[in-house]
Amino acid sequence: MSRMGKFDVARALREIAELLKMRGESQFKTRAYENASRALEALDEERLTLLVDEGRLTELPGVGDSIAGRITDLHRTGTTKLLEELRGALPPGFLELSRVPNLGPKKVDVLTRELGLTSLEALEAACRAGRVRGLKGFGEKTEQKILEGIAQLREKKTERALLVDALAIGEPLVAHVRAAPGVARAELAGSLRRWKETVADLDCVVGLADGATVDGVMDHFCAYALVEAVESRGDTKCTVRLAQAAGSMQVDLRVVPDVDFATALHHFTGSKEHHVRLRGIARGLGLTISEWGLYRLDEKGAATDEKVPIATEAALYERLGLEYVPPELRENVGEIELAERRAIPKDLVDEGDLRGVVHCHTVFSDGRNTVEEMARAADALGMEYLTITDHSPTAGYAGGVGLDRLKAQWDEIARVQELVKVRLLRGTESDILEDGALDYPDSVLEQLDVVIASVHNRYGLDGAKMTARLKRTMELPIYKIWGHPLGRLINRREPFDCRVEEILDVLARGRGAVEVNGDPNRLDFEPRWLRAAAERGLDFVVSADAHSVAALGYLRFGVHLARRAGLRRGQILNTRDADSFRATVRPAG
Ligand code: DGT
Ligand code: CA
Ligand code: CA
Ligand code: ZN
Repeated sequence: MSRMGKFDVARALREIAELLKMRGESQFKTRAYENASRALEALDEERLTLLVDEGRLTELPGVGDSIAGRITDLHRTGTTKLLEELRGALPPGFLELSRVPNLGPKKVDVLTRELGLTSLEALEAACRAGRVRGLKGFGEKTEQKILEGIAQLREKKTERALLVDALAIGEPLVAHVRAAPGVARAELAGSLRRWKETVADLDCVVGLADGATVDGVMDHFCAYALVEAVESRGDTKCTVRLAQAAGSMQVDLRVVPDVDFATALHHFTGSKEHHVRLRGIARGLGLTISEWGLYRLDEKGAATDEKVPIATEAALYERLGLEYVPPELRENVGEIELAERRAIPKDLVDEGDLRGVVHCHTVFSDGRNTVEEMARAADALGMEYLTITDHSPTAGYAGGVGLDRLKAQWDEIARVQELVKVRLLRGTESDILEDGALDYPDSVLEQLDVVIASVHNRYGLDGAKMTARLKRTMELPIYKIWGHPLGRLINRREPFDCRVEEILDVLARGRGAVEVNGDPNRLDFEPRWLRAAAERGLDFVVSADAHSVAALGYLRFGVHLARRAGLRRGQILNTRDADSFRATVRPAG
């Protein structure tokens, strides 16, 4: 009897979830199928067979009797009654067409029944041929909308992963690789090691111990539970695609003798642009640099097989007459010149440098945790201070805190302060109103320890109006931190339009600092604008923009974003102690 593999079972469970959703079943029920699907993908194949045969599937988290029954059917027979029923209740192609954004079930029903469309390709062709506009309830506009929806759907599939997701997938994967026989060292390289905000694929470099075999490492790698398909496998390189639970990410694995680890890790860390510069420098020194290592050139400039031993990345830079360049700076945006002058900052801000968490939301606005929970969590992280900065009244959608509740929050902060070591600073994330004003009267702002000023609405203002709006804010006499400056949401919303330098000029003449927002959906400003702010002598805070206890960990992303911009410890206000931080950022001055 042929058994259905775990990835196919998982796919079927996801389809059930989607079909149930369409039938209007509760989220509770559809989630259960989605969770079970993920649990299966992370399971060893043999374990699935074992659990099915011994009737022990309910040992899996989130799998109850009824889902266990479906999994058993699917695994043994390739289908299950529920799936057949759900599929049978809908015309063929219904599910696929429903995935098009803004195409509701009523329209999908007409498209499948009247035109017999069963795939995205067929729908696209029908729209292009103008066969859709004649249907009842459709028009030329709808046709256009559908085509746009199809394009969006395709774009979504090729979208780069957020760094935070790539890390969550990559870290356990590299831990698995390290446990393989014969692995001396293994590290993630590529854009992830450079802390880029998005990552197309993961790159993993392995140093092979003496006497070990590449095959042993690759077998172990390919046996990782979340590896759904091995795309290619050669003598030193292996590429796999991970399961949907791991974002369907692709992973490139490179295995090199451990003596070549440093040069291989360096090569696969990139960036390409940084490497182009290094290759030029190497050539001038009679050397050539590639993924295989550093080699001498002969008099005619041709590569020889005379390898220069390189034990560390620092040694590689040294051999090229350069100072070590940390991965975050390897983008060819001026770091080579600094390294030539030995002027790479020695005091780049680092994860251990932050003493306070800035920008936190609580249940007073749209946070998930209470003041006390946030405070205790910050305590546990060993932080010296925590700024409570909930939304201001105008942010109605986010439960902005009106004046009455602001007083209540101050009382609550005072109560919690008695219970924790971390110093609690009271603040606000004030909306920047359309005219550039802040959202509380000055008399209230002056009673706060810290004011973050952020745009949360009217993102679509034209550049001139947005510039004027923000210049008015930055001119205000109170000290303010410009929060998530350009309002971007990675993959979802572009930075808004304004003349950044002009606004920074105003802020630099006035009172305030710039936020380095560590929320992995934002990572705002981008490095080039952080550099522009630094050139103007502005100070920064690295913030978590935390809406939950777990999100306090976003500080880490903020730190590496700051490093990408070359910011030093002394430029980051929340590396200072609580008194000094507070004295600097106090709105009233
Ligand atoms: P990604 O994957 O688009 O987020 O960005 P990366 O930088 O991880 O790019 P990827 O995965 O194509 O390659 C990883 C590193 O390997 C890259 O940063 C530099 C090196 N590399 C790959 N292909 C080339 C190439 O054609 N020339 C050079 N010089 N280096 C390459
Ligand atoms: Ca990559
Ligand atoms: Ca790659
Ligand atoms: Zn905000």
